[in-house]
Amino acid sequence: MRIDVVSIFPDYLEGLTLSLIGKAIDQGLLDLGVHDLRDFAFDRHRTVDDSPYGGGAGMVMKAEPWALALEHVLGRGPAPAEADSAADSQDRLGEGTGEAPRPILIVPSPAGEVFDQRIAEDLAHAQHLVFACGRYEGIDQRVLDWAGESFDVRPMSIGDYVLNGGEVASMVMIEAVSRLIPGVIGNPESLTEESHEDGLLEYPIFTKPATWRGHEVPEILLSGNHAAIARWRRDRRLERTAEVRPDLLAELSDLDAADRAVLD
Ligand code: 6GU
Repeated sequence: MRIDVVSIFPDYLEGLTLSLIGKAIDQGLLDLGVHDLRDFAFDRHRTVDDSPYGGGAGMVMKAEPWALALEHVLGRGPAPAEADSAADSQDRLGEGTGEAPRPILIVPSPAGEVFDQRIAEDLAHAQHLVFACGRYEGIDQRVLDWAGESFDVRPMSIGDYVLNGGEVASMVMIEAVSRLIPGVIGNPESLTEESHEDGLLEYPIFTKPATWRGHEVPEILLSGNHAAIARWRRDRRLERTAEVRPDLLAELSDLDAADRAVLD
């Protein structure tokens, strides 16, 4: 998968080169390009923002630098102003010919559709994701309208709170998506027993010692009875979900009699 990120703070994204995502990049499972929006602002001050039409607080990101940056990411644009970021997209010239699916443009915004595990799984099948990280009050709406000619445009929120810009939200979404790419997580079974994978939160986990500061590991986990352990774990998942996320439980349609017995 190819992922491009456009931001006025490209250094933010460096955290993605650590840990498992960094390893996926090193292994060629993920090809990550980070681009500085200011490299596509060609006036003397490299201006990327201006005051909003109609008045109001704050500043709005200007359309043209975004258009140039997104064209560059598609392999269509002029080279960016700074030579040091010119190398990062040379390999994609010629992409977009034939029947390649449209790249997906994710625009992080508290006004977007709420990102969840279902969307992460959907995006993990994409060939090319582009994240447009806005700052200030956001990006001129016409950029999103114009980008619809070349991209599937998806304004996306990571939850009901406000961040200062799209960088951290993009990192959240990139981490959630890239760990679903085959090969990124060493043991794929660890993906299937997680919270949000099947609509239930995960069961509590324990490791040695069996007694720690007077707290015991539940005895059934030491029993070796795999069927009983599986039932116990499912019961804990059901209880935990009912307690902290009743909204998730209400959406489940496949609860059987044994499941309902725990919840009553
Ligand atoms: Cl995606 N961006 C910003 N700026 N704030 C947010 C958000 C995104 N999701 C929740 N709050």
